[in-house]
Amino acid sequence: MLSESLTKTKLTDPLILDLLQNIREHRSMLDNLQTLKVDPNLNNIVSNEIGRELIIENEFHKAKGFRKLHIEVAEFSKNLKILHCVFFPDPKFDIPIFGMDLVKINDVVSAAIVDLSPASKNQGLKYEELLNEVDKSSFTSLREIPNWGEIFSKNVFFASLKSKSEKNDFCRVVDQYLSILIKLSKKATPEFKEEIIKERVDYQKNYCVQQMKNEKTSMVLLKYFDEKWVNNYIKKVLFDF
Ligand code: BLA
Repeated sequence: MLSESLTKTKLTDPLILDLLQNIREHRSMLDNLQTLKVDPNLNNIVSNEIGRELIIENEFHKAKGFRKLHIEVAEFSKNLKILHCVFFPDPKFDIPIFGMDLVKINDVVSAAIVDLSPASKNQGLKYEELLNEVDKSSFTSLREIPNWGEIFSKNVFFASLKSKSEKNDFCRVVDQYLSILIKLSKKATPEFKEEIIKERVDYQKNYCVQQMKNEKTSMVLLKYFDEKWVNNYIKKVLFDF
């Protein structure tokens, strides 16, 4: 296994590249965008072992209002492709958590999920109505959120994508959710009351704890890495708090 810190994206799936480009465009609108310094071994993780080929590419940034902007693209054994993205707000700001996951097995998008998840009990900036207005009427295969997904908002979108037009529509939904996020983040001002900040910290912790209950994430990683590596990756890279 070798890691390369300066590799450009090797991944070529058109749907993932479209989404990636769109997410990066929205990210570039944020104020004071900076690269986060992380262990360079984590930026690009590559293995060429036959049958167990693996490419994981990570981008870590922060910006005004966000403690961590994480995008991961990955390809496992040339057939399982993943785009994972979580934008964790800075708990001083009243901004929801943007999360998305796309899981593509060969040419089938089995899971496409996007949400702006609540980051406190009394989110001051109301955004549910805005998410509700995003047109999601064209999808034919909506999926049920698993039990651990109580962290998501009422307007979490979760489906399998069956056609080119559903794939395009999912890109539009992600674009609209991100536009709402960026607008909210421009309005947000920092909070100084410790108890409010603490409550937001607890919400992010809970978000991470619940995400860690998704065994599908660890199941994939355990096929390629040992348990210690996987635990560290899930706790420190994907869902740290
Ligand atoms: C499901 N996630 C999955 C699945 C796999 C992964 C293989 C099963 C696909 C399916 O049910 O059709 C794997 N996802 C990964 C891996 C990574 C990843 C290996 O991100 C990263 C290395 N998951 C998230 C985030 C969300 C999320 C941020 O990481 C949502 C914001 C959701 N993934 C999510 C959900 C499911 C899923 C809800 C379906 C779980 C289920 O139905 O049981």
